[in-house]
Amino acid sequence: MIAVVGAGLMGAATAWELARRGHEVTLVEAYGIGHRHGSSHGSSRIFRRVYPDPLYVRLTGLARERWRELEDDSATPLLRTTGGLDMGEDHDPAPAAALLAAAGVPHELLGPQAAAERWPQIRVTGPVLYHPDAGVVDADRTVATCARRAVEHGARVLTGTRVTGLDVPHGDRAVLRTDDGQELVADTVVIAAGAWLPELGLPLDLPPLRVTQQQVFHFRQHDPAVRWPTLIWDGALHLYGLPSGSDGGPLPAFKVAEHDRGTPTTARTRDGVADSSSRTRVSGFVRDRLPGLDPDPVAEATCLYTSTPDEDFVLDRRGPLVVVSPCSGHGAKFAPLIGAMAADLATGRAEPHPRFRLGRTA
Ligand code: PYC
Repeated sequence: MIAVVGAGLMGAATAWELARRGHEVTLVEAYGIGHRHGSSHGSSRIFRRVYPDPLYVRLTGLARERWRELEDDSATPLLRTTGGLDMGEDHDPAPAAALLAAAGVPHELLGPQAAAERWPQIRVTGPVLYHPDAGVVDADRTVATCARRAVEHGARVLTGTRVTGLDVPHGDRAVLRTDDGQELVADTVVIAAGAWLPELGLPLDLPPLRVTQQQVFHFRQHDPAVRWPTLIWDGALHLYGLPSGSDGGPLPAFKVAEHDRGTPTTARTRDGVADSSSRTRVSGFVRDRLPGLDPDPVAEATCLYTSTPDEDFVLDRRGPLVVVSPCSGHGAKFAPLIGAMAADLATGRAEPHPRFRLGRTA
C-alpha cells in the first residue's frame, strides 16, 4: 500500500496518478477535501510558461500535457487558457522571450503602443512579452477532481485524520499513526504536507523552509465583457494578476497579489488575516496601472507559501519516504506533473531530479 499524506494539490494529484496506475493508495488528510489551511484553496492559480530557467520552461510544457490528461480522465475542465503578459518598470522581456523561442513556445514581443491598443484595460508604458499558452487553473476544482477520480480508480481517502507519528522501524516499510488511533503500514509514504511538513518533525534532511502567509485581492472589472490575460509585473513591486473565477464573486473580477513580501508564519499559528499594507500597495497598483478595474477590492484571502532558499521544489526519496512539495509559491501550475513525478519516485520508476533533492545546499 502507498500512503499519501496531505490532500492539497500535490497530494491529491499524486493519489490520482498512483490510483489510475493501479496501485493500492490511501490518501490521509487532516482536514476535509478543499480545506483552507494550506496552499491549495481558491478558484484561480496562474498557469504560465515564462521562467528565467530552461528547466522550468520545459516542465511547463510537460505540465500542460498532464493537465489535459487529468481533464480527459475526469471529463472536467480545469485549465482555462487566457494568454499572459510579462511586463514592468525597466523590465526587459527579451531574455525570457529568447528562452521561450529556444523551447518552441509561441510568444510575441510588443512595444508599449501596440500592447496598449490590444489591452486598453492595462496602462502599458514599456515592452511586453505575450504568450498565448498562459491561463488559469481552478485549484479547488482540481483538488476535488483528483480526490474523486482517485476514489473512482480504487483509492481510499481518510479525511479528518491527522498523522501523529511516522516511523520506519525496519528501514523498509513505514508505519503511520493517526489521531484516531489507526496504525497504517505502508510500503511507501508520500509526504505532501506543504506548509504542514515542518510540523510533522520528521528526521529528514530538508533544506531550510520558510513558511509565509500571502494575501490575494479581487477587483471587479468595470466592463464584465472584457477578457483579461494573466499578468506578471516586475518592478518596485512584484505582482501577479489573473482572472478570479468564483472567488471574486458573481461578477467578473481579477485577482492581484504580491508574490514576495509574505509574512513569516507557521501552518499552525497563521492568523488568516490579510496584511493591510499589502492591500494598500496592491490597490494603489490597480489604481495606477489597471484602469479596467475598480481599485477597491471586493474580496480577499490568505494562503501559505512554503519556500526553499533556491525556490526549486523538493521531490526526493529517503527509504520508504517520498517528499513532494514545498513548491515555493510557483508549484500549482505543475500539480498533475508533480503528482506523476512523485508517483514515479514512489514506485521506483524514476530517480529524483538533481535540482529537487533533499539535502542540497543553497
Ligand atoms: O506560479 O508562476 C507562478 C506564480 C507567479 C506569481 C505567483 N505564482
